[in-house]
Order: sequence, then C-alpha cells, then structure tokens
Amino acid sequence: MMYSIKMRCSKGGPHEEGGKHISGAERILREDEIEEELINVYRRAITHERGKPDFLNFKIEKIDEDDIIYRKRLNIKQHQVNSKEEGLDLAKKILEENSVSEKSANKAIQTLLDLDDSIHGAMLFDKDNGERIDKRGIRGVRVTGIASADIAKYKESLKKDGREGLHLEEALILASKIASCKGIVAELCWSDDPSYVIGYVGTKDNYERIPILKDKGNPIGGRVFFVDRNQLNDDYTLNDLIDYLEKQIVLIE
Ligand code: PML
Ligand code: MG
Repeated sequence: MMYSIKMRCSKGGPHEEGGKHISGAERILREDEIEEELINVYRRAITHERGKPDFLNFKIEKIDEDDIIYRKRLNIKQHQVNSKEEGLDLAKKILEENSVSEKSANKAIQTLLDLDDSIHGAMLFDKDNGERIDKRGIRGVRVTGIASADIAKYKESLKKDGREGLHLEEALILASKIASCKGIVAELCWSDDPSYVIGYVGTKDNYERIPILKDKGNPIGGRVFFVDRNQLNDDYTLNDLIDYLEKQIVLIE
C-alpha cells in the first residue's frame, strides 16, 4: 500500500487567503515509512529560512499502485560560473541548444527577474514565441505526484555523483518528471529561498546545474516550462499536458 504525503506551509494565514509561502514537500511512501518522514517534513517546515509558518497543512492520501508510472532520473551536469550574469547567459545558451528560441529564453528570464512575488507553481511558455500559455497567474501550474522510487537508493546514487542536499534531491526528482512530459522541451528554475542561488536548466536528458542564477538574499524564485505546441493536438491538448504535471504519479528511479 502506498500513500502520498503532502505538506505546505505559509505565514500570515493559508496560501489561498494571501499567506506568504514558506515551504512545501511531497513524498510517496509505504505505510511503515510515514511516521518518521512526517516528523522530518514537519521539522523542515518550522525551521525554514523563509520564516516561521503560522499555517501548516498536511495531507495523507492512499494511492492506487496501478496509477503509478516509473521514469528515469536526469543526469546531473555541473557547470561553473562566476556571477549571476554569467549564469543567466549560460542558462540562455543551454535553452537555445534545446530548441527554445532566443526570444522565448530572454522573455522567460526577464519574467522571472521581474516577478514581485514567487510563483507558487510554474509558468508555461511557448518555446517559439515566448508567450505565456497557462492562464494561472501567480498560482502557476503545480507539479505534484512525484517521489523517488527508493529514497535510500536515490540518495546513495547522488552521493556517488558527489552530490548531496535537500534542494538538489527534490529539484532533480521534479525536473525528471517534467522532462518525461510530452510536449515540454526544457525547464528553467531558481529557488525562492533567499540564500540559495543555485538554479538549473532541465532538458530531456540532463539536469544542467548552474551555481549562480540570482542575487543572494533575493526571496523570489520560480519555474518556467517551455512547451512545443507542435506536439499538441486534439488527442493531446494543453489541458492533458497540465493534467500530467499536476496529477500523474511518477516515481523516479
Ligand atoms: C528550490 O528548492 O526552490 C529549487 C532549487 C533549484 C536548484 C537545486 C540544486 O540543484 O541545488
Ligand atoms: Mg523553496
């Protein structure tokens, strides 16, 4: 029996009543793993650098194992840069190598830089003309239904790559699900955690990790997914693509 565990927390009331987002987490676990992981997730919520939440929401739902699909994790490619400007140039170059137009890459970067507040989910951009194609405003498209198929094995495989840390662990799983989504060619992300300046470009195969994509102290982050609308049709619409991101349970191996 498997269960989905979701946590979200905010300050100044619930998110839907205008509270400021502090943190969120998701796990897909066997029954015997739930108790311990709930404590971990709770600790994380109340010690987050974005602030102490006054609203915490935990949801535990049983999931049908027939609804689970398995996908591979992306390969990590670590880059070196000396400044945010270099990081953003590199992100743009990688996006363009992955069929995103210069216009769309520039627009996505500028949109993320200009945000007044973090987007809760992701923005969907047309990879060719840079138009924002989801109609979700500040809420964006929230990717859920993700976890590693085997947490211990996953952490071990990251360690072998010389990589550790919660931000990376969670972002890599998310990026791997996004990469498995038909119609998405790439992703750009940086964190909303003020001290965390690392970001990445996700492609179909790689997690291109860029050490500086924003200024230290900046509490605004977000994600843009680049969509190839040529891959959409009557049998696979934008709503189907969004449903996959928001609902399909994908375990990353
Ligand atoms: C987040 O946690 O908000 C996103 C983190 C992106 C980069 C994670 C990494 O590769 O270290
Ligand atoms: Mg965060």
